[in-house]
Amino acid sequence: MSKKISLTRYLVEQQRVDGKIPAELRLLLEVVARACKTISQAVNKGDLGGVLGSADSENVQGEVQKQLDIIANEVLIEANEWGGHLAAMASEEMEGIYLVPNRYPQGEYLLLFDPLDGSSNIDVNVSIGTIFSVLKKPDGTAGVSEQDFLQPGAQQVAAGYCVYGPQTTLVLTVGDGVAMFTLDREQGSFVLTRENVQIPPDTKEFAINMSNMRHWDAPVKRYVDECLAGKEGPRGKDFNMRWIASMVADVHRILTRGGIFMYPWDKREPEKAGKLRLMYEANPMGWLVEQAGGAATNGRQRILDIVPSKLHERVSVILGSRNEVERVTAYHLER
Ligand code: P6P
Repeated sequence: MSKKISLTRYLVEQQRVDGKIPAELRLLLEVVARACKTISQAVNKGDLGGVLGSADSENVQGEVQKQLDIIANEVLIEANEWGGHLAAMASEEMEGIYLVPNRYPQGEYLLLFDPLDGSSNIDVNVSIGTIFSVLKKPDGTAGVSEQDFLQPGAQQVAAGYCVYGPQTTLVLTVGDGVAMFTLDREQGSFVLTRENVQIPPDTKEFAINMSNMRHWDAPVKRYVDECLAGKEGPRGKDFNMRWIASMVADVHRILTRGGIFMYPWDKREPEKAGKLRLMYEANPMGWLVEQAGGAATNGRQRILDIVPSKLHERVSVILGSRNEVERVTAYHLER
């Protein structure tokens, strides 16, 4: 039986042996992981927990909130607000930033999250997840404002997600590759199950919501048409398609076996850059994918280089196996 390395031990060693993460950041990541365990337990109860279905409210995105969206958001806020490692938080489920209450010590980190990504899948027992991103509060600014959050994804100091599927798996980077930790429910702890995750540079699997085809821009249509043409087409090989409609689950598949994920801009709401949110979906996922040797662009530029102008900014997302992402990006830049 190979030695089991817990998330706690992994993080202590990253801090002590490799000096990669300060104690405060290690603390923050352990607290987020514990919150994900609590969310996993609520999700796994399903109907037994009486928390499925709509909360009869909308979030700042104008999307109907599920009860579990609100529960997951509250779990993350309550777990993190008292620890002294954070200055503020931001969530898909909250319009403005959440300042750590004055009764608690303030820290130097900013935590952003989508507390439960893939809500449309909650009631039908399909994998969903929590996505998180950690930034440092800029030096020299008194107090905390939304402006402090508006940093490009390249400034992240940690990013990850927890996928609630057949297994509950936490996937994390602190800038030194990607590690995966599977929840051992008997021990109640996350155990290191993969590290130095690498995405194959090529793939035969693409992920996109095909029902939007008539709304796509030409470069995306060209790429997908070539995949659909298979062996007889310009790619000279057959492709497979997957679309789980939970970004966390689609990205987990890509980190595990390769692939390309696309949620591009389309003509349905031309004023919006895309559907997915930059700060707490595209940036953390983009960094994880890059840390695993993949690529992440908005079709024209590296996602992590985009300077945000607002907290809930949306973005077009093309990420996964490097050679495929570079091909789609090249098609955009040819125009
Ligand atoms: P559609 C979930 O709501 C989400 O934000 C992502 O997790 C997912 O990839 C996408 O939206 C699914 O969108 O339009 O296919 O339902």
